[in-house]
Amino acid sequence: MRCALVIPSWVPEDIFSSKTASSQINYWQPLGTLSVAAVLQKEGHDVRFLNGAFMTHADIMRELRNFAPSFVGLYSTTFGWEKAKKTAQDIREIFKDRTFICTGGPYPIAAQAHCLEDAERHIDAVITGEGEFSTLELVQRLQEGKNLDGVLGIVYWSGGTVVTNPPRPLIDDLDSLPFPARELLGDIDKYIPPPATYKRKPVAVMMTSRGCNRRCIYCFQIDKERKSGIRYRSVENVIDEIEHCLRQGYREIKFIDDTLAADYDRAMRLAREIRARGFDFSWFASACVNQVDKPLLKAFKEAGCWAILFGAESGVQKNLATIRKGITLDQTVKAVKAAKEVGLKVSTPFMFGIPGETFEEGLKTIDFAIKLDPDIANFHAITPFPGTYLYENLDQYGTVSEELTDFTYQGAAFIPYTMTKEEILKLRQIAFRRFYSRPLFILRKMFVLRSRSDFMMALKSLKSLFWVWTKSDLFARSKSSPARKAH
Ligand code: B12
Repeated sequence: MRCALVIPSWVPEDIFSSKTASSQINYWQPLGTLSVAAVLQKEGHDVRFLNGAFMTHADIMRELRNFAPSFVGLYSTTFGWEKAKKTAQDIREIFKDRTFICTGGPYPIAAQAHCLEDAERHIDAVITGEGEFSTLELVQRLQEGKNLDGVLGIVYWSGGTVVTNPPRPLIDDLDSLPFPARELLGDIDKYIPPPATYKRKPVAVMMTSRGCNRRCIYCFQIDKERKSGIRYRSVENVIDEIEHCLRQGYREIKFIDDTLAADYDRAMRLAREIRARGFDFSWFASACVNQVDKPLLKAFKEAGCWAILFGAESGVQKNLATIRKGITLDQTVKAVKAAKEVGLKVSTPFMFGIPGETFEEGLKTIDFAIKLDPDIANFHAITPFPGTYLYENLDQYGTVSEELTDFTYQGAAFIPYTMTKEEILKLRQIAFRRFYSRPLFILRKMFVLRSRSDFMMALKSLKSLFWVWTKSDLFARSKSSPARKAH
């Protein structure tokens, strides 16, 4: 069957201030959607992937008209839902009921049946969990002209009724999955992470496990109750995928596991195996500060890892407890110190607007970030995505925006009872200003500039730094999205 998997059209300015978008925009590969594509391809379906990160709405519609798919799957985050709905409406207009339209991704997984009602019959079904086998079985039923009774992991319209089928169990044997269909990406050089967060190009994104056994209140996980903890791929299977990516020309890999070190011995084995194979690529990973030590970080470094991301989140222990991060400030200090000592670059995201946090505590977090002195620091606003503990217990903590497009870590979505939105946005601006304007920090960055792209990245960061100093409400959302008026 002809299947089109679509990420609706969006532009960086939909999320970031146009002043700083170029130094914040991230184009990691959409691994989840590519995994669904790979499973459909493996069963012989003719799959097209249309990524609205690089296409206008009109481009997507034109491609769909030419391809005339019998099945369209629309990916959606909370931020992207309005665009997904509009895309479905326009597809329905063109193809009427000749094309079956379904949606999947973080928002549909959380909202489920609500997506069908909200989309006014423009969407026929929702994939309510991991999409590989639910989408495959749904497509096969359509191909055989059969109904969708008993297809696990979907919610769908049956006549005038919304039918919710039981959830599909999470995929246990991840090694059984085909590698994500990165071949469908076209020009892979477009998929670049934010400036200064990659060393070589092209960059592939890879996941060596799924799930997390931590219970941070703001984090969206398909396995909401974390019942399955972490499901690991075998080191051999991961090595095979790395080889596969290197053959495709990739020179850097971003491991997007929530933490690559949850199983210490496995992480050590993976690093040692990568080193033993003498692969020519650099990599970047994330880990939790209380799961690493110097020998492991040294093994990462010796295996080609150049940077590690530690979710530091806050410089106030009370606030770390509120978000149930399960770490201490001391553990963060130790992990960052160890990583630096073995020669890894360190990236630490922080967040403001934590329930119970005060403006003064936000300033303490900035002091902590400066004391920690990582190579990269990001300052987000906590965002309670649907399906997270924070979202489902909002009354305890604060208020949330009605606008789904506000769900972008930029600070418009959530206000705790202890702070104002203006204070959150102000803290973000003060944080970027104080952290990135330190003369020694700037000198250190200038000394490592080597290539033309290094200078281009530095210029983008300097431009953002200029706006961080000169534009008072830099992170306040501008209502209208500029430029590519896709819809
Ligand atoms: C890679 C990534 C990106 C990439 C690519 C996203 C894309 N698809 O276009 C980039 C960098 C562009 C990106 C951007 C953003 N992202 Co992002 N991103 C991720 C990340 C790190 C990995 C996604 C992934 O591959 N996961 C692994 C696979 C296995 O899981 P999965 O993607 O959920 O896929 C499964 C199912 O969802 C389903 N499925 C997936 N795609 C499809 C498609 C169809 C048709 C179907 C039927 C099913 C289906 O099947 C998949 C396999 O089982 C996740 C965090 C995470 N760990 O998942 C955040 C995440 C998805 N991003 C998030 C956010 C908020 C954003 C931004 C708004 C961030 C921002 N900058 O402010 C933008 C919005 C972009 C948009 N168009 O909506 C949130 C979404 C939360 C929510 N409920 O909305 C997440 C969950 C992070 C988090 N925990 O908070 N992101």
